Amino acid sequence: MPITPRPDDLLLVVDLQYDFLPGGSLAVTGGDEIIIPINRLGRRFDNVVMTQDWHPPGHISFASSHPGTQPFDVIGLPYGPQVLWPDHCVWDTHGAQFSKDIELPHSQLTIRKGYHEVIDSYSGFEEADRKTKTGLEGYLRERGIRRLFVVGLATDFCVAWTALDARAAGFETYVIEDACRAIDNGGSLAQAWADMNAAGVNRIVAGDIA
Ligand code: VGL
Ligand code: ZN
Repeated sequence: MPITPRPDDLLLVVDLQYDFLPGGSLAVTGGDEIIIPINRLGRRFDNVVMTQDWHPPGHISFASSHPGTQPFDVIGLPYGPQVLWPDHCVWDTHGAQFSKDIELPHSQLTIRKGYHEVIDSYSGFEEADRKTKTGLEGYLRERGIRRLFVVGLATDFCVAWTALDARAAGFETYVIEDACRAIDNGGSLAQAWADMNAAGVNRIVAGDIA
């Protein structure tokens, strides 16, 4: 069913940063393929917000911070299980920068997340302790936004967690599947879609935006 963007819709662009693109330290396969489609989608939305994964050196989500572990191992932390990653998106490094091919000059806000050394944050709304807020929900409410369209990297981590929290906050939420790419480690992509379907997140493709 075609969806026509309205003034109270917002395109939320998740983590289009060099470390998640081919050549980056946590490269997502095909991540570069979604940049032009996202630029095109952006021209259809009055409102655009971006998230930026933004970690201090030695961040708790890095395998390098836990001797004897490897990237993609899972460890227990006070707030729950944590997948360990290669060092990525270290603040103020090239890998943390947005791709220069992004053309979203009307983007209104960048929400940085993951900047507390001992808490990860896949979601643009709430950190992994499920307590610490980023401020995004308050921003969207003050702006009168009602529907969120989520795109970017990675489908099964930051996109999914952001979409689930958007839904939990009461926004009508759409994930534009072909404007995302996944890490898909150990069944994480199928699990993410199961969770999003169960929560009432709408799964659409870019061609549905008419
Ligand atoms: C992400 C793993 C670690 C993401 C961020 O953007 O999906 N994944 N940090
Ligand atoms: Zn991260």
